[in-house]
Amino acid sequence: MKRIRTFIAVELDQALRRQALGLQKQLARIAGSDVKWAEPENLHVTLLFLGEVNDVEIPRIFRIAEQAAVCQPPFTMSLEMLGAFPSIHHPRVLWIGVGSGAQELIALHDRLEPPLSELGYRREERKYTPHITLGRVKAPGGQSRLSSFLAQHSGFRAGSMLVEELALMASELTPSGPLYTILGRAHLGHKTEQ
Ligand code: 2AM
Repeated sequence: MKRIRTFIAVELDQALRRQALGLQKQLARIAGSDVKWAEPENLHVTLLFLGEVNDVEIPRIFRIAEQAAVCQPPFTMSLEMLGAFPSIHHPRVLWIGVGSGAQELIALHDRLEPPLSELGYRREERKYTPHITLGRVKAPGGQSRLSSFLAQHSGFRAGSMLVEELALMASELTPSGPLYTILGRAHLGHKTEQ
């Protein structure tokens, strides 16, 4: 039996990925080496992080993802807002928020959580807030330029995309950063082909 670090996510299409990367590049000019930037292919909206699971559980987890997906018709997701956790004055995680589609993502999260916690995956203490992580500040403190950039660009708006599927992802932690692979995709409002 193998342990696999797993999460369920919505992937970005090429156009939104490009826009998110454009913003990431502007941020990098200000905060460059103080931040571990997410790789372009790693930009996504996490719906639920499971942590390490036994590989034999993957088909069961995938079926739960499919059951949540079929209940939700495809929807439009737009990217809006630039922000930071815990706050723009103490930026640790730099993120882009979701405008339209946030309700649907929360509904999907809320549909995934009960059957997965029945399987033994812990519930998050924090309220689920859909976002795309652009980077993580390595050494907090002394980021006043970054904070003022965040304040100036908090009203960031990118385009939108149609969300039609969820992805069950594996994350392998490597010295150069996480390596994500897609274990399967579950289609919204449809039966799944795999
Ligand atoms: P984040 O980037 O917004 O922190 C893979 O690690 C994905 O799962 C990341 O997108 C991460 O979201 C998310 N995730 C959520 N909770 C996590 C946790 N407790 N540990 C690691 N990743 C988590």
